[in-house]
Order: sequence, then C-alpha cells, then structure tokens
Amino acid sequence: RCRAAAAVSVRSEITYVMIKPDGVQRGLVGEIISRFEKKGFKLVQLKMMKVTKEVAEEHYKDLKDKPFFPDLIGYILSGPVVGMVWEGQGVVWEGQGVVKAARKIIGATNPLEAEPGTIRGDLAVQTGRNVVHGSDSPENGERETALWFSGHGIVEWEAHMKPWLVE
Ligand code: IDP
Ligand code: MG
Repeated sequence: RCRAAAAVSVRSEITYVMIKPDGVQRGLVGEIISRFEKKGFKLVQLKMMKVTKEVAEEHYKDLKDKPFFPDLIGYILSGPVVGMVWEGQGVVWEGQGVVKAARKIIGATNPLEAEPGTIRGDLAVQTGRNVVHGSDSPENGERETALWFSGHGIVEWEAHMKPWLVE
C-alpha cells in the first residue's frame, strides 16, 4: 500500500534517512542502519540506488542558491546510496517524533560540531562528507519518501517490539 502518496492526516510520522555515497564506500551501511534499529524505530522501506541528477536536485531544492550546491550534488551523485524510511511507532524523544529523534542520532551537519555518540560525531569529519541524511520536518519526511520511493510507498507491518519499548 502506498501511504506516502495518500492524505497526510492519518499516518504516523516517518523520516527519510539516506546513507550517502561516502557511507556506502566506507562500509558503514550496517553500522548506520543498526543505530536506528537498536533505538527502536521501525524500518518501513529500504533500497540501494544509483541517484539521478533530477532526484538529487529535487531532494536538495531548498539549497539550490547555496555556493556549495554544485559540490553537494556532485557528492550525492558520486556513488550508490542507501535510502530508508523509519517510523517512530509511538517512540518519542524529548517530546518529539521520529524526525527529530533521527536527527539527534545523526548529529550536527558539521561532524566536528556533532556530539560523540551521534553518527556524524563518531564516523565523519567534514560537512561535505557527513555520511548520512535525515529529513528535517515531518512534511519533508513525507516529501522525501514520496520522491525517493516514488510508486512504492512504505511497507505496513506490525512490529511486536512495541510493548517492550514503551509502557
Ligand atoms: P543537514 O544534512 O544536516 O540537514 P543541510 O543544511 O540541510 O544539513 O545541508 C544538506 C547537506 O549539504 C549537508 O548534510 C552537507 O552534506 C551539505 N552541506 C551543508 N552545508 C555545507 C557547506 O557549508 N559546505 C559543504 N557542504 C555543505
Ligand atoms: Mg537538511
């Protein structure tokens, strides 16, 4: 079923997380997926893909006037990526849903400012090679899921861990 293309009101919050080409080349796919999985988020979509310029530019369209935009697109096109969608299934962190929580796990944009314990803080050193993307709002979680998984939507399944995770 294609939830990403349906009306906004009924679904729980989802976030689009993407392991960028450096994360794939450095063999960090398992490590990065593992951090979200262990936290208790529910994986509802996953795919390795070669990126097209059109999708990369659409994904980062809000940054198109930034001086680093051409380098950013070049970086994202430099190799395959692993895109995934995570659902929070009732897990909230400091009152926020999965989008905000995923960004805490990812850490600050500049890996040198990202806290140890975050993905970027532990695994990366430069803003231009910061290994992972995470949506910055629930709206962008929906938008990016629809963009990267166009025509696929997300997989609906019941994760039996939920009562073991939240009271
Ligand atoms: P975010 O990924 O933490 O949400 P954004 O500001 O949305 O950060 O920027 C998107 C991506 O663009 C960053 O993850 C990084 O790869 C790249 N980027 C952002 N700012 C710079 C910069 O100043 N120089 C080079 N690349 C940058
Ligand atoms: Mg961003």
